[in-house]
Amino acid sequence: MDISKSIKLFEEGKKYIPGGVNSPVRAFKSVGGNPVFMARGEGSKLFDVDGNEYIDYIGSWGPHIFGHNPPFIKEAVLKALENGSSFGAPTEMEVEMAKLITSLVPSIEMVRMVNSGTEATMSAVRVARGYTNREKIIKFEGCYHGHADFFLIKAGSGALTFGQPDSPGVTKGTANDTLIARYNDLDSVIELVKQNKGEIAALILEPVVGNMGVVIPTEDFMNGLREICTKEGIVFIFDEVMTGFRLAQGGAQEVFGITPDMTTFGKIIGGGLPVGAFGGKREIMEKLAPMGPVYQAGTLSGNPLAMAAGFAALTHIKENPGIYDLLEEKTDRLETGFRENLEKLGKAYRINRIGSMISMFFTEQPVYDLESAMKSDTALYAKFFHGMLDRGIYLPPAQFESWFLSTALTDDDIERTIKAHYEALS
Ligand code: KE4
Repeated sequence: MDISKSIKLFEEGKKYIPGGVNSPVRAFKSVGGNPVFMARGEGSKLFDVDGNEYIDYIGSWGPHIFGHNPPFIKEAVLKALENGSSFGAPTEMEVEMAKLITSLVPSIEMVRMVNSGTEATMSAVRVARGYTNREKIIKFEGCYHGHADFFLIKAGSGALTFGQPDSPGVTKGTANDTLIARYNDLDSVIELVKQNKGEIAALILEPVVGNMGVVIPTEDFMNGLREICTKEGIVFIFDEVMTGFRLAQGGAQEVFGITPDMTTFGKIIGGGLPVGAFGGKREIMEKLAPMGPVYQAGTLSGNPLAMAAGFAALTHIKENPGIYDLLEEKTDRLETGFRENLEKLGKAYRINRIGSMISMFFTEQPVYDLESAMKSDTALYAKFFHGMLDRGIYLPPAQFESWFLSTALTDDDIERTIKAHYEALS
């Protein structure tokens, strides 16, 4: 496959942009080779600068649940643009967006718009600390909540792939207030709560992990966390940046029937434009400026252009609940095809899937937390990744990521992917 323009652009880009990319995972560091530079997305396909076509299973890391550039989002954005992009003043669309979010996610009584998932999770922790007047937080090793300092302690996703559980630049003082538990291990949480009685403001987790690759919680684990947080007065934060509007209209909390105290969103909520949001109980959210003392702000928060894209995406979700059955059907077919391939090839690599989030781990042991995920052979993943890329299938360039399917994937796309999967593993 000719990727000469991508190679040239990468060389050029590295002179001006650290690593030639604006987000580390895009640099292909953990799979090797030259990243392909994309020129256009349409439906289930991406087209690179050399004109090569790919079936896309990243979907911009989650936002494109309807595929690239769906007409109803494009039209909404172009229409909004007629009136301007951003005013730095309140607009009707922001009120409508907040009402729509609260109608889709019952646990959200009030919500604040921001510009990324990182801003959402960072702000949710700050308001939880302000509300409880406590300083410590619990997060889980392998979970990634964006790049705010207090999360980059055994972060998953990029930092995990680079094998640096702690990121340079995070101060010891910051790290002291972040307690690390093990996913699917309630005892590790009970232990931390015992050691830090009355000092923990919040517990934050990915209700389904995407950033170790897909890792699914047990029911006991989730119910146990809810009980502990209720008993200890700890703010229970669901980081649904990935799972929100992805697993169901009401996200993972609808799937598991768990009510968190706060929820963070990103990705799908912006319809492909930069939008994040955090919300939850009124009594917590009312602590936020200008109502309360906890400060949080943003020049472009809730800007009309991004709201138009997000509102179009969430309205489509509200009006078409059947998309989740369609996504289930497509992803189930993909998984079944993969399992048949593995059977034929005599390989027992682990596939974890929930809804349209799926990962295949190059380990034959079950994957249910960071330690078990790390048993995966990342060199084998890299070989598989390139085998798929050479066959026109665009997967996450790292073992510790979720694939995302879209409603735009055709039966032919899925069958081609299953065939490529067999060949790339042979
Ligand atoms: P952003 O700041 O990247 O919008 O969101 C941070 C974030 C927060 N919480 C969860 C559960 C997330 O998955 C993310 C971001 N996800 C990564 C994918 N592993 C984004 C891709 C990237 O970093 O380039």
